[in-house]
Amino acid sequence: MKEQLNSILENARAELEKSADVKSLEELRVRFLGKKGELTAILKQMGGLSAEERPVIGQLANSVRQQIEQKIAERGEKLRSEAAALRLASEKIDVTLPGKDIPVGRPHPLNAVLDEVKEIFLGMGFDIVDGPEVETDHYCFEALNMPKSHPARDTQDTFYINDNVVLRTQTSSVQIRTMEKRKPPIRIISPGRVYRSDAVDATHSPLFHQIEGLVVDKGITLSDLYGTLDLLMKKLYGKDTQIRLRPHHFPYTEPSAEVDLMCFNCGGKGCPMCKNEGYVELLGAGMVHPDVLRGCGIDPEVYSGFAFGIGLERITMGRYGINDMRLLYENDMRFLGQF
Ligand code: 2NL
Repeated sequence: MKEQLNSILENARAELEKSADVKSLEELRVRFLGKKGELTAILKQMGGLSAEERPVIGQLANSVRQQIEQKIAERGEKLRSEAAALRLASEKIDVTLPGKDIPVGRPHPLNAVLDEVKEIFLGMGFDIVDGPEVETDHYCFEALNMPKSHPARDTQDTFYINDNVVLRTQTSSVQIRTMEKRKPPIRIISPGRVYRSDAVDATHSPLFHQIEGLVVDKGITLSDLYGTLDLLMKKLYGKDTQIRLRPHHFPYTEPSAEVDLMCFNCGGKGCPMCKNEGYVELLGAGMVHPDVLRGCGIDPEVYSGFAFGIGLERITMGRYGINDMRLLYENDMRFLGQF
């Protein structure tokens, strides 16, 4: 029995040394030390031993069990630390490697300028009003004092859905709708898409964006118009910016003006950019025509108002020095990434 016990110990040592993982280690524990294990089988035969032999073999058996248990514990410890080291190695990351370049989105230049303009007008107490892009002849032309013969009604400029329905050519239609609904004082801007049947080139697109403004109250004068636009342009282009009003004609305003911006390239001296004018044309404006007010149910004897229409593309191009409008619509990341 002594030999049997010693051979179990040797056997166990060899097998345990070979075990490659925690699972096979457990299988070996059952095989050597379990209830149906090899050591238990030996102990069961101890009944047949003499009284002198029994304590000797008993002691040896205990020592064998302890040695196997210790070996299992050692081996288990080693396997677990090896597995942990392996996992750590496979999960290792080099925190000194350069990170991935995640492209950051930013507002489109048209939206960036629109947001600025909105912020400026909100600061002056204006509301921002929205309206339909598909309009009736009434809101787009009739209510704006545009006689049937007016060139703006020419099919060359306007997209007609049918005789009575068009794609709006300016957002004045929103202003008319507002004047019909609200009583003065009215202070609104209406930004949005407008449509004209133009061929695409560096300064034209069949779809572009307009910001129209309208103020109606008692005692509104041309000075209010001047002051409002002067502040807008100083905020957009810098405090040294100057504007000038030049007489013009629109059917819906009287008097009417074109508003020029002092050339930001030469400061008014004259250069190729402003064609030696010293100023560049920026927008149209004027005092709302009495007939337009009357048509919306506002008494022009009591109230007066000013209105203006700005092309968002034009002021964006001026702001960033963009020389071709098509760049604003092509969504070329090489272009957009510069803003
Ligand atoms: C332009 C500039 C303009 C207006 C738009 C307007 C709106 C109402 C009444 C009177 Cl409800 N006017 N808007 C005024 C002046 C100019 O647009 O260059 N248009 C061709």
